[in-house]
Amino acid sequence: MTLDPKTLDQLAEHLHACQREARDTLKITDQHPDMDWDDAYAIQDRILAAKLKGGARVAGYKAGLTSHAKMRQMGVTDPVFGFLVDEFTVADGGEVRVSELIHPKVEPEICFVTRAELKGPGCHIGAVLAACDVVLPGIEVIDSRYRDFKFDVKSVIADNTSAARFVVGGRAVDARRVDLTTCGLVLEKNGVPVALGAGAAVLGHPAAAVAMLVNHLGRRGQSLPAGSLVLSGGATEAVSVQPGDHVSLRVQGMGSVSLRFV
Ligand code: 0L1
Ligand code: MG
Repeated sequence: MTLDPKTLDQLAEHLHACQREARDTLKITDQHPDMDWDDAYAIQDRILAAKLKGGARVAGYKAGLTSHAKMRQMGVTDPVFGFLVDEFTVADGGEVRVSELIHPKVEPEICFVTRAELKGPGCHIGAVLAACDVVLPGIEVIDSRYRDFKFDVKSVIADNTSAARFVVGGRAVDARRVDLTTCGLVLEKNGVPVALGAGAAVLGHPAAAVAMLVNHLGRRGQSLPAGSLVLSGGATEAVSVQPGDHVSLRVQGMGSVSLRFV
């Protein structure tokens, strides 16, 4: 850690306020170029603590930057991880008010629900599949609090990896009865396909993203509780949305899920 507790508190309060008030900011490493990965996650932890203090409940976890293309673009070899709380949830077919966000984008994701606790280090795809109850389609709405989505990875981690809203739905299937590498994903905006992918775009196998989350939690003395929802990361580039847009995601063998921006 390079930042003192007071600075960590101030940065967390600032980013949390930007999220709640839908206003953007410059990336925090501009003012704190020496901040390290532990500082970044400590700021994210403080945002979560503030939300829990305000009555929020944890709704799940997310992995981000999980496609090799996006990792190369950002110059990282590991994904980033964030939390989901109840205020981020959207019902399948439900509405997202763009006025509550800064510059939302959508990502097509395969989501996991666990039925047993997972602990790292040493977690791997096999352990994830053994502990997984179902997988289902989900759309993540990301909304970086940084102006024009201009950031570096430490700033993004502090900003809870741009988490803003998410919807899961479609058909929940047994994770061991579907080939999560070859299953196709079609993201449509207003009835037009705008991004196509397959599960393998996420770290070769989307369960690898869950294993890396579990190992990340393990390094921090935490585990992934049974019954957790995990968004494994966008299988394609994120797509910008505007008020009036209807977005749906179809995942092979898992049906579809949608939301509308108003
Ligand atoms: O969920 C994601 O992959 C987003 C990670 C943060 C980077 C971004 O906002 O694009
Ligand atoms: Mg995502």
